[in-house]
Amino acid sequence: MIDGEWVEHDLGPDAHGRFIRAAAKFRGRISADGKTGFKAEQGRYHLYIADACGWCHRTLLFRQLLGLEEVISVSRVEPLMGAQGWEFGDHGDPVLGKSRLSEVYAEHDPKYTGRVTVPTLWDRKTHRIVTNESSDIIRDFDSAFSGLLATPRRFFLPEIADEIDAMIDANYHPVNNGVYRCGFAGSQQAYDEAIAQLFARLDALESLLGRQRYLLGERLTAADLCLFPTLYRFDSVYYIHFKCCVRQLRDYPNLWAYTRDIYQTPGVAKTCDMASTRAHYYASHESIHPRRLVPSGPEIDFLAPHGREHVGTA
Ligand SMILES: N[C@@H](CCC(=O)N[C@@H](CS)C(=O)NCC(=O)O)C(=O)O
Repeated sequence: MIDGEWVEHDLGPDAHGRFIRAAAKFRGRISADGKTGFKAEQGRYHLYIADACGWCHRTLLFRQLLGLEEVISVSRVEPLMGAQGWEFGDHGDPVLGKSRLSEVYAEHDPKYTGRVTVPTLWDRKTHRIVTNESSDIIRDFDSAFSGLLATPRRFFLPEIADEIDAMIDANYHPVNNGVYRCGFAGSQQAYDEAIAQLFARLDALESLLGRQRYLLGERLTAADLCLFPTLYRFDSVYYIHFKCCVRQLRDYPNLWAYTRDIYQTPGVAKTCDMASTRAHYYASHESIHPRRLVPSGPEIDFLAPHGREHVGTA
């Protein structure tokens, strides 16, 4: 959007053909005591998501596994991101009654300039967008709302906070954002660089996960929840649509079993929607897939036994 008006603008690669993700414009933070301007309160915040989007998937995972379904409301956009950006379609907008996400941004700021992205967290009380940055949303869900829950849980475990941050950072550039860097590369050099980094990191993770059940040992942490959305989409979307095709996820015994292990963790499957994911990616990226055909496959059994219960235990 420019000055509150919708402008269709595909974010192209930079001068070297590299995909550059635009920084989020809203970076408000929620806190337990409200000192940040946004207090953690029951029913106050609404999360707009796309089921296809891996960044949204992170926020859904935290909401679900922390037990925040009754605390934070959620609604969806349609899978297709077309000429008008994200639209609510049949899902509707239960908070503001808008038709498109861009109208929510204009409600916050009639002169808004910037991209219109999911996830977006809306504050009913101040009638403003709090944030459109998933990495802040998951941290605030994890830390600010525990007082409202009968059985609070943490995935950003304070005692290993630095290790968790380091692992999330180490995976972000080559893997989570790396698949996009492959898919939207505008030069051979940019693609070659991105794909080499992606598979070098996957190879390293494969070997790590041969020694331990989760990325940081025996406990499921935020680092696993941040990696999972990319692995879940890997063979169905990124391998094909984004040309991440040196190896499939299913060629990595440990990574593939680890992905099934997380998928089978109570609550996780509810956050996964492969049909919407496939419908979105293959239909929405005209610059790399103009015919918008959705391939019919692969068939993947995320419920096959993973056998990882004892990995890493003596
Ligand atoms: N930094 C953001 C990135 C969000 C993002 O790029 N979302 C994509 C969907 S996967 C989007 O809405 N893109 C629309 C656009 O850029 O026009 C986050 O992690 O929350």
